[in-house]
Amino acid sequence: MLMSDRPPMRSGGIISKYGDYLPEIDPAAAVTLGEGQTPLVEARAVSEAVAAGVCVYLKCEGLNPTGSFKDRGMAFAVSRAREAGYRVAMCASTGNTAASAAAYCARAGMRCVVVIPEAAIAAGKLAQAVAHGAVVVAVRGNFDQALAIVRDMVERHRIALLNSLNPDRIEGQKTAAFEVCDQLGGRAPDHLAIPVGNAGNITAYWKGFREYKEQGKVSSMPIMLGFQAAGAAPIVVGHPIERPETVATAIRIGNPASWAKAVAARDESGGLVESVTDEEILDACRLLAAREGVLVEPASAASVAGVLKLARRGYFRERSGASRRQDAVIVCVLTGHGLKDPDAMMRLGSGPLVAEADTASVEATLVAAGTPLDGR
Ligand code: AN7
Repeated sequence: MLMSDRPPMRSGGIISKYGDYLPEIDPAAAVTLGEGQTPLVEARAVSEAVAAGVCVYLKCEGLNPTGSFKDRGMAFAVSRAREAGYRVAMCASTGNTAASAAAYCARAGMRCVVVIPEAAIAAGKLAQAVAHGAVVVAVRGNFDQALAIVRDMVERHRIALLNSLNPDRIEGQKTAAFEVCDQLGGRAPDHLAIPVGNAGNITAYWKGFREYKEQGKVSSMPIMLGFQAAGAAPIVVGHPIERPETVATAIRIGNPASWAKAVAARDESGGLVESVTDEEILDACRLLAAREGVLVEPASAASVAGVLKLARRGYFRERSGASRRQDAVIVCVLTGHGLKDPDAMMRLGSGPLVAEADTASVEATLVAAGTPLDGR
């Protein structure tokens, strides 16, 4: 088939949609997997649990091509690296950056090297990096050590850095803030709740909201609510954590690279950065899975866990008082898909019941487990 016989199509993605707001790039170098345009879904059960007069939305970034929010920034960073003639790219990762970098580099025809903390990343993420053909180095240390090594390596060799210290990552990622405003019909949310690990995402959202306001696309900006896991909460406690620990391995980070920018987003927006325990994270994960039908990895649920925690101390009741004409809009960013971390997902419910392969046996097993079979 001749090229001209192909039906006209735009392959989509953040560069084609929001290119006017990004640094210029040669369209021929652009790499996309159709990232962005993720659903913003209303969360009835979470809203009810928060407060009357509050409407909670979930920004489902796990529906990006590789299953996490990283694809937005990766699309732009890999495109720019390819444009600049890099042939090798590298990142340190708790998993999702590695998966995304591996996929976009594969598509761009670039070699990808990822450095991960040994035995500390979710199975799905490692599988992605391996399948996409990245060279995976597991170091006997944590993410912060892996990142220090990668920063060293890109100084010594002509290798593109794909961590969010690369400003192109932030540029691509800020499109998520634009999209939230567009999906809300041309307004910013009142609050934006977001998990914080290396702090690139909160930095990017805040940049996006600021730019949309400057461009006159929205008339206000949200209060930024960042949440770290209690065992990995350097910004909350005010000093680096040498041995961060949490079930939410994606945000098991003790010394965030964009620490100062996260603090700026917090302070300029009148927001906060607080911590949530692993138990609160898993409870929020279960609520999302069992009541909203939305499966997310533990790190993602930190945003919802944080909002629920603030709600318990009346934070939103005070702010969404009866004098408001409209419900307060809270957007929780859900950064990664639950399928990334099957082991954590299995712990949210109870494992399979086992029965013989006949109807009577299945029926008896269900009755024994107390399953209602009469439709009520
Ligand atoms: C699901 O992949 O840092 O605060 O190396 O995978 O921008 O770091 C992942 C981070 C939240 C935190 N949710 O975002 C990595 C990595 C999920 C994540 C975060 C990550 P940042």
